[in-house]
Amino acid sequence: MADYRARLSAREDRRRVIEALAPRALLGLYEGMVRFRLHDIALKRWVRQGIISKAWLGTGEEAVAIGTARALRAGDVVGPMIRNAGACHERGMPVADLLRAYLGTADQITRGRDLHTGDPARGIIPPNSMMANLVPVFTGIGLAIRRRGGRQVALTYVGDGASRTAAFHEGFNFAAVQRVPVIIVLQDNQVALGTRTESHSAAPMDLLHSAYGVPGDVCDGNNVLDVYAATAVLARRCRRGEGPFILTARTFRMGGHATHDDAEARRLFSPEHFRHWGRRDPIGTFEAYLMEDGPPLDGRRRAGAARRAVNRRLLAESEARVTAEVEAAVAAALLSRRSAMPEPEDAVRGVYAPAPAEAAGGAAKGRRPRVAGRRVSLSDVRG
Ligand SMILES: Cc1ncc(C[n+]2csc(CCOP(=O)(O)OP(=O)(O)O)c2C)c(N)n1
Ligand SMILES: [Mg+2]
Repeated sequence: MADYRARLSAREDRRRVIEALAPRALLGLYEGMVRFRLHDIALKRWVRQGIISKAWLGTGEEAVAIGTARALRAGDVVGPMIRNAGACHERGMPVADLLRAYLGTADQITRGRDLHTGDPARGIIPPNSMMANLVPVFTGIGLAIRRRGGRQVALTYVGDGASRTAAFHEGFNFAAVQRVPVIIVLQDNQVALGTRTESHSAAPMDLLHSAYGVPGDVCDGNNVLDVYAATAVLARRCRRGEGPFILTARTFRMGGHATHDDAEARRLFSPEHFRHWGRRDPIGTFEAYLMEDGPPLDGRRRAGAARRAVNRRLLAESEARVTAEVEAAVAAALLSRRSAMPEPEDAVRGVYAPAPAEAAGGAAKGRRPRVAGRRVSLSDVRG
């Protein structure tokens, strides 16, 4: 907690952002991280119950997705990695839709085709499984914003491993040359699949920006206030035309690459390493900070025991509210699994262009296009 507190006043520009946060915003950050953790627990439970085969979790890394997503404004664009589900719900996607993506139901935006999900209408660009492929996409989004004279910011994430790909290099190099309003959050969780960072990269993560001639910055990826403030400061600079930036957030993956290799991940790092990062749990530390040092969360003037009592009560109420919300989302998603699974023919519909039934308005009226009684042919795919 001493490290945590020291961070909050280490940088004057960030300190001002943090001090300006209203109680409602602080509770929002807390609820966002709890929502993300509970979303992941729901997925893990489904794996154990045999409902899904595996899940890619962000346990221990919640502060990165929540702090960054909440620092953006309406109209900004995010591009999460699969480990950043929290960025999706904090930018407006219902948790039930995130869960439906894993179940492959037809009443979700990917219509059961992919668990990588998002919602472009809400400014959430879905990832795909090729690491760092959103970097060139976001360079294009940034270029479009700049050419239209817009004031939005486009923010996407790469892992420490993904930051070493050709897609990252080509995409970000062009972003730097074009001076686009893009923030790349380098989520350094110290590992890529089963390879520790020191085995896949000789250069320090936080110096990557210098290879592209642009400014970079670092934040404590387990301290949601530091992540929030760092993002807010860079977003402001982006809106003034000073982007792009790389923001390195150091954190730690408290588990496997996905649920299937938890045991291997435990062998990859020492128990002491896990204990060290466990003590820095982003939710637990934020809760402790709010209890010990935070302002009265009801916005009234209170001190000492009265302040602690009200904060304890409001945090418990927040947790109960979000728990009920996620439980309802789990029930809604499981209901979709019983009632809204896609037809096999749907797999090839609208892949390249709207299929005839959709073009004729079928999809617009909410009807699922069908190719009844005959095999799907290439003409269905071409639309
Ligand atoms: C271009 C590409 N290469 C390899 C893979 C296989 N792969 C999937 S995730 C992963 C490691 C990702 O590590 P990192 O970027 O650090 O993200 P993290 O999973 O740690 O969040 C790899 C190698 C892939 N999906 N895409
Ligand atoms: Mg990684």
